Amino acid sequence: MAAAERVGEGRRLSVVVAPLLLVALQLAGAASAAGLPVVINTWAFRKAAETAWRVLQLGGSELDAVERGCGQCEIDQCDGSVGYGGSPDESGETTLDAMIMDGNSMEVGAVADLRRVKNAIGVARKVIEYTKHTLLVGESASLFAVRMGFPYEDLTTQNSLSVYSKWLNQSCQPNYWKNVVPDSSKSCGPYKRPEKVTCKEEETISQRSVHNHDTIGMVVIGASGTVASGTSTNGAIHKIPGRVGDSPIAGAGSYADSTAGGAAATGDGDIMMRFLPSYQAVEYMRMGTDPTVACQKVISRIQKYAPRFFGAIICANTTGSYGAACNKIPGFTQFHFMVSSPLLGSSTWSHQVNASRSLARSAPPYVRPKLLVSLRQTDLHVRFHNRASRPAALIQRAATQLLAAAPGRPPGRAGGR
Ligand code: SD4
Repeated sequence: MAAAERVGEGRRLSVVVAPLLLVALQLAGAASAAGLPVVINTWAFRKAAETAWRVLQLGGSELDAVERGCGQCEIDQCDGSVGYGGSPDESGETTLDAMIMDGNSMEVGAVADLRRVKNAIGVARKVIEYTKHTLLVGESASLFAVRMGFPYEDLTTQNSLSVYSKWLNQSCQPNYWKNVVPDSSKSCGPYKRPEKVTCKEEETISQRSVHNHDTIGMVVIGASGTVASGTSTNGAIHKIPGRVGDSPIAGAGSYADSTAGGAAATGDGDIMMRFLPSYQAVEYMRMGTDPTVACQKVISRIQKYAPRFFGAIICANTTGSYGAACNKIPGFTQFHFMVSSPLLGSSTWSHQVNASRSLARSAPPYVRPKLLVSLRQTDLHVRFHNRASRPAALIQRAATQLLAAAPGRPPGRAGGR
């Protein structure tokens, strides 16, 4: 550029600076909306994400999207951990936990220990619509479901029967009892309290693993910023009858607040529910914390008390930014979750997101990011202070750049607020 031109340019700049600032501010607002709507769910349950997205596209509400998305997993028996015919309890029965939350009204509908009714999240929605309660449990919840028109049917399948008989044949191992007689680490019950209690050390690693635990947790944020969330699971395999996990508990299994965002958790509910991780993640986001960092902080907090717990969390804020984190334990080093967002392209809208650093670096243009959250326990602390090295932030930035470079695709932001 010639010197004269540069001077002219400078003059023009000085004249247009104020309007440009204004435009920049307006663009920042537009950029926030570019991340919406967003559907995010735990694990690689693609059909659930696609179903929820389709519901939104067809004009359904955020609650409809959560209900249908999680409901899809109940139909598909996702990984055997959602819906009928999975995770038989100690007596061989499959029971279901589910919840749904409306982030506008803060209403919650939930069912726990639901028996003989398949569509647990559908029943949870009816708790919001037709009662002033929040949580119904056990046989009484089933009765309510029947009144609401849901079919009453056996949840046992050939598969759940064979899982159950295999467990009986291996002396009911593993199980959830402790400090009882006969010794629950060696034989089946019935168990009772011993005369004298000698407390054994609790298992240091969660009995649960990625192989027997895959609850669906979903957050949907509509174009206008309305947040809804939900969960559905058949809980912990071989649980003691009556056990309720974190999934139907508001703030534990999931949480939605249209003034901040939404979150959902998966993993060892007996531990996780003590920390209300979904509520905590949403509150971090309300304070302006980046979603990935919010999730990491939540995991880190639980880790202090239960270093080897099995668990992961996803979250998204009302600008459409999202993140996830998990606790790395033997056998669980990567966590898959699904995201549907305009930031990820309008045609290939359902992605498996991967926050592994090496994959982020090597992802070639236009390849769908296949993302796995893979964190070393110590990384959590390091990464809080080092924004640039946060895996999900890296991959989100990479995805945004790829989309910005791709003709005809909307630019967007995938970072924090
Ligand atoms: C529970 N949190 O019942 C549920 C199960 C789960 O991944 O999330 N599995 O403890």
